[in-house]
Amino acid sequence: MRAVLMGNPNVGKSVIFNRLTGVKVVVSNYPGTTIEYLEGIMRVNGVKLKVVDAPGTYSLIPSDKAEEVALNLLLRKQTDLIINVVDATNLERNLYLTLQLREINIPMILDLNMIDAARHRGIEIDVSLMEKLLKLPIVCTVAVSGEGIKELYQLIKEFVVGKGKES
Ligand SMILES: Nc1nc2c(ncn2[C@@H]2O[C@H](COP(=O)(O)OP(=O)(O)O)[C@@H](O)[C@H]2O)c(=O)[nH]1
Ligand SMILES: [Mg+2]
Repeated sequence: MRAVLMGNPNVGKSVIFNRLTGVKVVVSNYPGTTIEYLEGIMRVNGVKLKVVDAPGTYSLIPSDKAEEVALNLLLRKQTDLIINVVDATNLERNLYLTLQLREINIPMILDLNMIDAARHRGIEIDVSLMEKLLKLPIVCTVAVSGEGIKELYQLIKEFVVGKGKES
């Protein structure tokens, strides 16, 4: 199984990636480009889940090479799960990509990261309303402190277990 971390630049994808994966991380250049991406392995319920840290992107209609690589990492291989990391202090801009990702019908978890900064600025997010409107499982995280990572892991586990029952 393969999961891809998608999100705008600077939302905390790489910190999340590091928290989810082990020490064996492979850095690769996307073929034919100088754009780097990371791959690591996560073990969930005895299942090996490959996790890809894609370059930051604002849209699925690429406007530069990095965005093109992110799109290719998502669509050129089988992607079983998207982990869409967003900056909770900037939902309006970040959800633009979320809505596009939702359209491609790959199972997705929405990670509202930087929830510490959002709290600090007095931004209140009605997570259960968002879950209903977007029809996505949502988790709030502070990647740098580890807050919410257990809950994110739990959502990934629920996906993996559900997927196992399918086949
Ligand atoms: N306050 C706060 N800072 C964060 C959080 N997650 C990541 N950061 C910081 O945001 C910056 C971008 O993180 P990074 O993982 O490189 O983002 P990426 O570009 O999406 O991979 C770094 O300086 C991180 O330390 C968070 O939850 N809260
Ligand atoms: Mg990064």
